Amino acid sequence: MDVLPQVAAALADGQPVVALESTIISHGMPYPDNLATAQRVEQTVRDGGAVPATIAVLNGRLCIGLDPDQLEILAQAKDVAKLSRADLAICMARGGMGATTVAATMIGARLAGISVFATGGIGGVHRGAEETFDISADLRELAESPVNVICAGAKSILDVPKTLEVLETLGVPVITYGAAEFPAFWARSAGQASPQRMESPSDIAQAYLMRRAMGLPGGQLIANPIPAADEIPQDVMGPIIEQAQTDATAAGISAKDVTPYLLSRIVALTKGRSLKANIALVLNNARLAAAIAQEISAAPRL
Ligand code: PSU
Ligand code: MN
Repeated sequence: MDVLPQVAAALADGQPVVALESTIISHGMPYPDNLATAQRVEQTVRDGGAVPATIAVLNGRLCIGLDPDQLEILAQAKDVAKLSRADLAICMARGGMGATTVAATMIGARLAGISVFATGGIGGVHRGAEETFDISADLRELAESPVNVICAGAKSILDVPKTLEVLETLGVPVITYGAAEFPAFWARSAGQASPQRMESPSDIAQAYLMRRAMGLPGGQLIANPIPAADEIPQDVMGPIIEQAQTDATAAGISAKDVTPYLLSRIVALTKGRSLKANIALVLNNARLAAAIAQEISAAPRL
């Protein structure tokens, strides 16, 4: 594991650090928007008073924090492996290059001692999972690794009610920030009640620290609704998602390729509108993550 010097210094000093994933860079957005967004997200974390640590595998090393050159290499590289819990160690053992999903980024964060992680959307239970059994390893990781994951809810490429049921089964706290409904990524709500609601970063930090003090494994999923000015209503996205889903089935896409395929198809079908919203919500999540990280590092240990 290679920890970037400024990340190592912050961790040694108990200063707030926010982990960031890299699958969103390699498989979630096209170049050069992916690089520009990754840089802006890092800057947003810094502006929020925390140190950013983008996590990825380069030359077989699990990098906790990337320098500007490494970020550029990752954003431009073709054929970057998508690493979830099942693939991470294999890629490292082979000396390969890979981008980490939410699950693999949580593993990296846990190993480095980082307790807050900002992303866009998490993986979950896919629509039709009763046939395909397609359930993201992100969900189980939330039950294992003690990391707060800040996202904008779940895209309706997923079956959101089933995703929430599985999280409940796994004992993962799902907390929506400042709203009663669990957000639908591009839209602030889709009529799905959130299991928990909290109004402040401090409450979220306290709940996390209590869980740690009790010795309960696992983290918390924090859902942060997209800013109203940036949202795309559910009735606009609904038919587009249906179309992307139909295209995926027709093209015979399965397993790890499903999520990246749907994401890029949706960008194409919305002529880039979904990408703009995606960038806005990631920045919004980086801000909240920095605030939660500050609260955790300032809190007295329970
Ligand atoms: N959902 C999004 N954007 C993303 C992803 C999911 O809205 O970029 C990425 C994340 O890295 C997530 C991964 O961890 O896809 C989930 O992939 P899978 O469903 O194959 O576990
Ligand atoms: Mn899957």
